[in-house]
Amino acid sequence: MCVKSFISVAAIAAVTGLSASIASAQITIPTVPIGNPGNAADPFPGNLYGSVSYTYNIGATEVTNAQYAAFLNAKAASDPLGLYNDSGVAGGMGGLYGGITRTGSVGSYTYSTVSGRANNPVNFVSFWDATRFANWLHNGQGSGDTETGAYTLTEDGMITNTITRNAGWQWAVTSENEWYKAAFHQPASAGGDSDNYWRYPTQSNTAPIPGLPPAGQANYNKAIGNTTPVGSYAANYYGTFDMGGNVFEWNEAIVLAFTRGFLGGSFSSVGNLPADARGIGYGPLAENNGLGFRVSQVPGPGSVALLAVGGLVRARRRRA
Ligand SMILES: [Ca+2]
Ligand SMILES: [Ca+2]
Ligand SMILES: [Ca+2]
Repeated sequence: MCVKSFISVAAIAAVTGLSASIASAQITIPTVPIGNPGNAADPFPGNLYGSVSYTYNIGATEVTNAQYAAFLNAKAASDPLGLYNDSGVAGGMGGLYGGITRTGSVGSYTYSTVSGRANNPVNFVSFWDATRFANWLHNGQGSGDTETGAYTLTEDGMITNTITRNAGWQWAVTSENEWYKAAFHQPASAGGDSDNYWRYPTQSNTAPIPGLPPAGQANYNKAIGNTTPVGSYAANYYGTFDMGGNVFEWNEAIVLAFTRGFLGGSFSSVGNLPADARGIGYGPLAENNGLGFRVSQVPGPGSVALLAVGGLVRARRRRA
């Protein structure tokens, strides 16, 4: 499949294009379509996730340092929103676990990817950083707004942790069910588990072998100790990579009143890969070396009608 070559093109552009052209260049987020709309949730005891009524696209990989650096060059010359992190463990994005450095001074900051880490997942990003990235994609990148679009980021809404995805979204941080379905769902009729859901996001009910490929099957369990380039391991049923490990991925779920969900395990965590490893989430301001995100996208015009139906179904359920 062509996902890797797309990423390479983006990475090369980011590495060689330098800041001036990064700011104006459009980045590409490779996505895969997630069909089977209206699938039932995972029946595994205690798991109620994975049902999505509409067709959507999801990022084939975690958002990468190259993609996020392009966002920073477009929107963080002064960075009043704290989109860049240089204070996290080992120096944040510019340190051992990151992959983006910043030069210049306030008003003229420029950002570059670290050699060899352009294609690693971005980390040290809060949930709000992720929603701002999604808004920027939604608004066409470039000088596109970060505070409106898929999410209306009001100060009050962020403080109370009540912000949800707007109708009419084009790009968004994955919802919990979008993420869960892409990670674990595979119809039994298409070779999946008998109940249509695997326990691990590697098309298996057995934990993957941690470590580097080819012997290793996922980057988790501290076997490697750092992020790996996205797509280093095999894709799962829908064609997504690294839903097991590399970095945990934020999702929109308001798990507790003061947290947002994240799923999938990370290089810096022991376990947490299985479908039933939901946890209580992180406060939306959390930023650490093992936490990144992935985006969802509304599919092309052919699916709009279907999506509208899905939206109505969701609206009705919410009112019920
Ligand atoms: Ca931040
Ligand atoms: Ca199962
Ligand atoms: Ca991951």
